[in-house]
This record gives sequence, structure tokens and C-alpha cells, in this order.
Amino acid sequence: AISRDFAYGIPKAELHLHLEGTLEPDLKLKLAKKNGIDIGQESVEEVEASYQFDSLSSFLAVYYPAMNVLQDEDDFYALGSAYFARAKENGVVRAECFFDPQAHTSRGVELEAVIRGYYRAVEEARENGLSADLILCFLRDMSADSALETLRAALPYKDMFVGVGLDSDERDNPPQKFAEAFDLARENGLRVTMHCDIDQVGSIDNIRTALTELGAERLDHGTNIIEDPELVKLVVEKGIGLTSCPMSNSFVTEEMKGEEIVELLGRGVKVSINSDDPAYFGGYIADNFLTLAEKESLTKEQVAQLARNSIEISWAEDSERSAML
Ligand code: ES4
Ligand code: ZN
Repeated sequence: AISRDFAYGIPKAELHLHLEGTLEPDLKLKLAKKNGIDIGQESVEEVEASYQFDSLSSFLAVYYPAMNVLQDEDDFYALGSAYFARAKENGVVRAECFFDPQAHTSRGVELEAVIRGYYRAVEEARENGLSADLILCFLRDMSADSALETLRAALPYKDMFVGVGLDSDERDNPPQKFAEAFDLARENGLRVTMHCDIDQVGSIDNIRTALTELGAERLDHGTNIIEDPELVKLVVEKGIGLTSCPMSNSFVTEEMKGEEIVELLGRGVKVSINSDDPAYFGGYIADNFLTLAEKESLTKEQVAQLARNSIEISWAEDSERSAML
């Protein structure tokens, strides 16, 4: 296996990270107090005790209501700023962070407050030597019209995010539902990725559609391509990156999917390791590397390959990316 210092120190990109999933219990309590919101818990211990989930839907049922503590631009800045500080400690040199505007606009928060707050944190991270960008995610359990409307409203700020993604519950919400929004994103020079989740019904078909019809350049999760040799071949040929999240997988599927990650790595798929929602799943990115390395007895070379993959499949500018490798 590898040492803790190696896992933390190796330069890496984090490409699958939900900023709302970095809301730690102490900040949650602080913002609840500041904004006069009763979240039903009064201490870090009580908040942690409320984190009981063993599936995607039971997780999302805790996750979305908690966001109510985020109310103004400064709150989003505080959340982003805290994450980037943690990322630096974890050896992250490049961070591409998802955020869910609809989770906030749907409860009356202005889109501008969300984007400007997070973007202030991005600028601060850059000043501190961490290359960072935002990825706007559509909530797939909301309507296609809502996604389109959200993107249109965000386009005036398009210099503040690098691409679009798709998250939340995949069941009955295949990616082609959002074809129009993805088209509009690409027309505006935005990059495209999407969650194709593990163990979700129809996910294999969704992956094929994402790659062949919707212009997905990466797959978030997506390790279930292993079920289909043709898909593995397509992903290798196109150089499509996968963003895996071992500790998240343990919660959502009761399995880390380590064997699949190792197998795909061996077959030349550009798999990367990420933390997804670290405040909820028990560890930031270096802990995800450590946990996976321990479980699968990874060599230093395998860990280095996973870290290198993350930089190669990142959306940093070419010159910046070369300098990180
Ligand atoms: C998520 Cl674990 C997971 N799955 C789907 N969407 C998400 N958004 C945040 N975490
Ligand atoms: Zn995710």
C-alpha cells in the first residue's frame, strides 16, 4: 500500500466534487445561526447523528434540505473558500467543482448570489496557487425546461464557469431529457460532463447516449461500463475520463467498486479518484486515495497513474495542464 504522506502529497486534480457536499457540520450550524434557520440540530454531534443513509435517495433526502442554511452571496463564498483550503491540504492542484443552482433558486435565492459567491472563492483559490473552475449542474429530477431556463439565466455569467453537468437522481431521468440544454451549453463553448451513476437502472444505455448523442467529454462515476466491452473500447478510443468516488460508492452502493476501478485502469481507461460529497461520505480526496489503495493493495505506480489521469482529463488550459504533469 501507500503512505499517508504519499496520498496527500501527490499532485492531483479533483473533478467530481459537489460544493454543496462540502458543507461541514460546524459551518452548517454557523450559517443556520447567522440566518436564523432551525435545522433541528444544535451541535456537531447531533448533525452527524442525522447522517443516516445507505442509498442515493436516502442521502439526497438529507442533502438537499440542509442547503437551506445557504442564503446570501457571502454564505456561498464561505463554503467555497473552506473547500479550497481543504483541497490544498489534500495535494489538489486543480479543482473543477460542481454546484447546483436549482437547489438554491428553487427556494428563492438569486442565481447571481450563488455564482458570484462561489466565483469569489475560485478567484481566492487561484491567488493561492490552486487552479480552479466551476461546473454548473442541472438537477435531473427537475424538468428539462427548468434546466434550460437555469442555463439561459446563467449565460450572462458564462465566464465564471467552465462547463455543465447533470446530477441528482438518475432513475427515470435519462440524460437525453436534457439534450436541448446540453446543445445550448456546447453552442456557448461550455464543456459537458454528466453523472451516469452506479447501480441505477438503465445507466449503461444512458452512458452510450451520453457519449454518442449528447457530447459528454467525461463520465461522472460510470464504472459500470465494465459490463459492456464495446463501451470500454469506445471510452478508451475517445479518451473519455471517468470520475470515480470510492467512499461515496461505499455509501450509495455498499461497495467501493475498487475492483472495477483497478480493472478499468489496467485496460487503459482514464479513471480518476474523487470525493463527491466529502462532508457526508467521511473523507476528502486524499482519504479516498488512501482508502482505495488499502482495500485494493494498490502499488505506488497505480496511485500515481490515477493522479496523473485526473490531471490529463481535467479541463485546465493546455499550457497549465502540461505544467501540472
Ligand atoms: C450526488 Cl452521490 C450523488 N449522486 C447524484 N447526485 C448528487 N449530487 C450530490 N451528490
Ligand atoms: Zn456526484
